[in-house]
Amino acid sequence: MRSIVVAFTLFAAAPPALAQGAAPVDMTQVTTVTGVVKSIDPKASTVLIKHEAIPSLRMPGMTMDFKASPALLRTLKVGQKITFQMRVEGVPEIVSLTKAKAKAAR
Ligand SMILES: [Cu+2]
Repeated sequence: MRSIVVAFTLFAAAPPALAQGAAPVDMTQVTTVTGVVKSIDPKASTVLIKHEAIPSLRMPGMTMDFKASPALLRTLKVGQKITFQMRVEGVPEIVSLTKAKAKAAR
């Protein structure tokens, strides 16, 4: 949970100067993310993922929780490397999986 708060704090703190020469972050978009499933919490409907950097959001690689539907959570396994579509607006949420490998190096 803390990593999410930190992530959004960094977002909010990004100075306007950062936007010069670069397109502003579109908070309504869906973006593609790749990462490894670290743990799954069905009760909270979240999955902890160590994700790679997300250039479109200027987010560095980190481990953080993503919301996901129960049906989607059931398809995930700890250790899996996945590529997914993340809804950017509001709480980070996995809206669809585009690729899932059975096992990934930790
Ligand atoms: Cu992140």
